Amino acid sequence: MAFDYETLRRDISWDIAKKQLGYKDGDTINLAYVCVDRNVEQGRGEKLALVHENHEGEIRNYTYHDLQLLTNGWADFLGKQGIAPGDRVCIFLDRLPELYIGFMGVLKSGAVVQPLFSAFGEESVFQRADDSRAVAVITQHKHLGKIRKIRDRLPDLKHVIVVDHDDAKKRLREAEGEVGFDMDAHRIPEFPIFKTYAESPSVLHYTSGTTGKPKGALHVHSSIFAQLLTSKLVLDLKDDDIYWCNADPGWVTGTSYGIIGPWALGVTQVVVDAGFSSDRWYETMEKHKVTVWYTAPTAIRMLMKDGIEPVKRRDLSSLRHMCSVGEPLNPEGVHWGREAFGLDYHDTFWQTETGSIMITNLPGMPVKPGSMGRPFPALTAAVVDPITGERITEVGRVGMIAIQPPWPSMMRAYWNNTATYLKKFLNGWYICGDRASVDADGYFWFSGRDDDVINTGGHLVGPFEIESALLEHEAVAESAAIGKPDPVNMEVVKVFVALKPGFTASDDLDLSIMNFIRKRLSPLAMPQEIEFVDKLPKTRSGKIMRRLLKAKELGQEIGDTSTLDDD
Ligand code: 6R9
Repeated sequence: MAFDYETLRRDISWDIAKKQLGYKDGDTINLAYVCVDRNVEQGRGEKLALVHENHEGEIRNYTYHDLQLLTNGWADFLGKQGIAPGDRVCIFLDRLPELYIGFMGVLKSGAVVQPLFSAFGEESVFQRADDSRAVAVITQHKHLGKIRKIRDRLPDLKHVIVVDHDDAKKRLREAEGEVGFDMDAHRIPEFPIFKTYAESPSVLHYTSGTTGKPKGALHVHSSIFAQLLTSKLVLDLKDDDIYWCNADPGWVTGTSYGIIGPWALGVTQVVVDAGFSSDRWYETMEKHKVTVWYTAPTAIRMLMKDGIEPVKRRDLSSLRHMCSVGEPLNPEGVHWGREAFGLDYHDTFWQTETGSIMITNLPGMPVKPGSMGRPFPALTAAVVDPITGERITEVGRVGMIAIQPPWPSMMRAYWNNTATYLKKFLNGWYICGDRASVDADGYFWFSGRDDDVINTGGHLVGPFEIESALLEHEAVAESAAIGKPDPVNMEVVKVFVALKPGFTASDDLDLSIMNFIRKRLSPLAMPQEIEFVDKLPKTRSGKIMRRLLKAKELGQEIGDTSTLDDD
């Protein structure tokens, strides 16, 4: 049957997910129950939930029944530590099974789970744990040192739970609340899952903006209606799929679609805790017979660099559906995907704040390379005028991407930051902060972000975070960070630095600044290029004009500079 978007618009609503879960308004709903115990109750107990491969290629398998016992073990342990429902529990782990299973364990206990990239340096962890007043962090020996460095600045942090503890390796500081927890040894058959409701807080994900510290987007347990339905209709997940999502759960893609969505549907997920290598990726897909793959444009461009030949050497005949998220997917990427795999990459657009896919190419929908597709049929999305919030109906005119609230996985707050949250709404729309146009067929075409946030390899980096951190570098008087276009990562961080008197530019100083950011914030935020300047362009009110620096960098018209200090 030909693809018919209008029929889907008519037929598809979030009620389908509620019905599938037997949910009625006012019922209790805990998303860990849906993702774990419900699968066991439905006869999937012996089915593989998680196929985990570590860096060395060793495989650990977990069935849904294992998940049930282990998440009970986690929830029981957390409760006994005195962690209460509503408390924030950070997970600061590499992609270990404990991350995925612990995530569900925290939710079963009623606490709020706050995932953090394990690549984060101590300052990035500090900012997020300080803002949320997290009471616990789940980590591993490898990252314990970073926690210890910031511990005395985090008075609310009472528990540091170490999942790979071994007395022979390092002694834990028990007096400071450090405690070992061996997940696999805590298998509990029965546990009273905490009774959460549709609006009970579940996941707290931090995301970067242009100004200020990262903001915590707070989600609730009923987000699962949206994650379940989009996993089914966009990722096209079916019961017998083997699904692989490349995203780390420090990023919302790695939780909404790297943990929650696929498990809500009882699907088998593959997780590989290893860095990028095109050959290893194809080997993974071949070995595990991956059928559905969710990836990102930067990864696609890295695969493209290595050519088609490594793809053709593998038997990837199981692969039947591919999706992409995080940055604009170039038409070349789509063309290459067709050539390499004989399939289309289906672009999906969404955000930490939206919690689930908003605009997308649905399976069966003709893909126009370079377009993000159309609104998910249970949603109303448009481009609107940035001032009035009126819907733009003119074909091809660029406006702000806007979604009509509410939807189940929409953030309910920025943690402790109502003013910023309210600024996200205009004329009854939620404003994403991205610009796009819509063509005559209703397809959305991304044109850019509406702020100075840097998108590097799909990861958002706030210029302010880099600039603030650099103020602590002994040589830096002030700095400005921008995204410089990059053929693989879309953007990389470039910083303009004005030095303090007595310091002079040198290669050593370059390196020292790069390393400073890599260690304090993360490798993602590390500048790839540093330019030393005498002073930075500023508005009369003292704001750094990053756009001017960016325009200069791109060799573009500089435009109106009337608000500059001394032009
Ligand atoms: C899921 C996620 C959100 C921002 C978003 C936009 C960019 C995401 C995109 C895309 C073009 C796509 N973005 N998907 N840009 N095409 N398909 O990425 O969440 O980390 O919060 O980033 O990423 O700028 O506003 P998050």
